[in-house]
Amino acid sequence: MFQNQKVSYSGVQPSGNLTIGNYLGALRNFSTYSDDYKCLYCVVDQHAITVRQVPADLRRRTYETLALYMACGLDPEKTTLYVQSHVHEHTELAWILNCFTMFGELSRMTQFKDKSAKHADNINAGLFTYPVLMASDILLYQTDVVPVGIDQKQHVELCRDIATRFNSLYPDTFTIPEPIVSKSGMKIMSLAEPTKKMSKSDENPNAVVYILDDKDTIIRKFKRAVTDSDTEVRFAPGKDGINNLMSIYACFTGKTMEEIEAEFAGKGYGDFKLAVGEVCADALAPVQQRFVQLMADKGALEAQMKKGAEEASYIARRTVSKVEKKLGFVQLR
Ligand code: ATP
Ligand code: LTN
Repeated sequence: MFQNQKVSYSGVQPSGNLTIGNYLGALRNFSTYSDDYKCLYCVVDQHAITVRQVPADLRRRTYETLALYMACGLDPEKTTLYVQSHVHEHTELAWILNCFTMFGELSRMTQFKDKSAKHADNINAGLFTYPVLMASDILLYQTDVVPVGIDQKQHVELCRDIATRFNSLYPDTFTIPEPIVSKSGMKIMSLAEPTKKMSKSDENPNAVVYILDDKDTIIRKFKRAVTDSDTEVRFAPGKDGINNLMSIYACFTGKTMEEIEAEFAGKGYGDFKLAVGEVCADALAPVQQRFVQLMADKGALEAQMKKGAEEASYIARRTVSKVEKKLGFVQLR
C-alpha cells in the first residue's frame, strides 16, 4: 500500500497517566521502526471507554498521550500520530469484523477475564468485543508489525485469526500482522505486588512509576518497592520484586543480569533501589522536558491531531471500501 513499505501500527489508551511499563513495553520501541516502516500510532480513546472515564480527564489525557508520543521521539513529520475517534472507519470495520469473530474466541481473552473481575458492576459488551475494535485498528492499515507489551500478544494473535478467516472467504483482503514483543521490558511488574503487571489504572500510585513523576517521587517509589528478605542483588526464581527491579535497571542501562549482579555484589538492596531510581529519573528527564513544551501549545497538538487523522482516514477509507465491495455492499459513486 505504501510503495512496498512495511507498516508498523500500535495504540495506547488514554485511560490513566502513562507508566514506565507503557514506556518500556511499548512507546520506547515505536521509534525503532521510524526509518524503514510506514508508522502509525494511535491514541485509542474509544477503547478507553470500555471502563468508566471522567470526561474532562479523558480529554486531557488524550492530549497528553499524543504529546508523550512526540516527547518519546516520534517525529510527526515521519509518523502518523492520531486519535482513534477522529477516524470513523475504526468502528465501521469493527462491526464487520464482529461478524467474523467467534463468541468462544472472545471468551478466552485473559484481559476480558481480568477486567470483568475488576469491574464486576460494568461488564459491558464493549469490554467483551474490545479485541475486535483492536483488530480493526490494525487491519485498516494493512499492518505488518505491532509493537506491544506481552499482555497484548493474545489480542494480536486473535487479530491474525480474524484476518486469516476473512482472507480465506475473501482472498487478499488483509495483511496478516505480527506481534513484536521486545525481550526486555515486555512486562514491567507492580512495585507493590510484583506478581501483577504495572498498570496505569492501578489505584495505588505507589505501585506505579509514571513517566511524568519527578525525580524525588521516582526515587521514593523505588525505595519503597516490595522485595524479599534476602539482601543479595541476584536474579533468581521466586525473587519477583528484585527480578522486576533488575529488569527495569537493565532496560534503562542496557546491562545484562550478570553485569548488574557484579555491579552490586556486596551492596544491599538499598543501594540498588537508589540506583534504579536514578537511572530511571535520568532517562525520563528529557522526555518530561519535551512533554512540558509540547503541552504548552494545545493549538499545535490539535493541528497535529487533524493532520494525523487526515493521513489515517485516507488509508482507512481505502481498506473499508475494499472490504465492503468484497462483502457485496452496494457502492454508490
Ligand atoms: P490499563 O491499566 O488502562 O489497562 P495499561 O497500563 O495496561 O492500561 P495500555 O494502554 O493498555 O496500558 O497499553 C499500552 C501499551 O503498553 C501496550 O502495548 C501494552 O502491552 C504496554 N504495557 C502496558 N503495561 C505494561 C507493562 N507493565 N509492561 C510492559 N508493557 C506494558
Ligand atoms: N489493546 C491495547 C491498546 C490498543 C492497541 C491497538 C495496541 C488498541 N488498539 C492496536 C496495538 C494495536 C491495550 O490495551 N494496550
